[in-house]
Amino acid sequence: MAVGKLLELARSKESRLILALDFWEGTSPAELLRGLRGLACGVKIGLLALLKLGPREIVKLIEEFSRDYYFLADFKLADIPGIAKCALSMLRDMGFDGAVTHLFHGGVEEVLQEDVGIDLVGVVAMSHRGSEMLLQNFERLLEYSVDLGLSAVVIGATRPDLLSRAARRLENRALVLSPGVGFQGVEPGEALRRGADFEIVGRSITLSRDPASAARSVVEAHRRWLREGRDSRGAS
Ligand code: BMP
Repeated sequence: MAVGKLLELARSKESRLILALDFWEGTSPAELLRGLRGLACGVKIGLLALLKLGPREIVKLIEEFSRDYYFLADFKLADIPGIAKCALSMLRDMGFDGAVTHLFHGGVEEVLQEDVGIDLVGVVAMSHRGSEMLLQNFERLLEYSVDLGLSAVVIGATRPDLLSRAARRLENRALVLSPGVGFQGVEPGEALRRGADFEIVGRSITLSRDPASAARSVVEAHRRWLREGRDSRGAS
């Protein structure tokens, strides 16, 4: 499983930060990634970055930084298996280590029948208000991710109770990646405390005047949790 790469980077950097590269200002993505080398373990690239940069620039970025970061393609796939498989193999060929898929549309077992050569990360609960239809099916989606044997799942940091429930159910079988920290209001380290393994952070770092220092303060919260708070995970 390529998530081994993510865990190795997390161990060596003593960080649980995945950068969401959607926006940037006054700096190029390459400069941004150069400045965050010692801080972030992963980079999540979605539709906005693809539309702004195009696939070639993204491949260049992945080539330059593939040793420094776990690259996660976040296109939240939700298509029929034949199309999803093809998309995953193209993303793998671009150099991505993992890719995000929705689960609600089903058929993901068919996608996984052959080794797609890329980690599949399933969306179980989203962070935004208005995602009730997913929330109503939280248990089902979580169980589906377990049955599929996914490497990782996404659960919004704005859902602390669900993070704790998922951490108890998954028991380290899959990593929990949690967006919603910073710009969406959750304090750095809070999702880890509730059971996440990684925090996905975008705008509060990428749009900051000093991205490295914004990332450092997130990672400092992670280091405090890694050193002191880990035993109390999911307790509250
Ligand atoms: P920001 O820290 O700027 O709010 O970015 C969060 C990132 O996580 C965005 O890329 C968004 O697409 C993603 N995300 C999210 O915010 N909530 C979810 O439930 C799932 C996501 O992928």
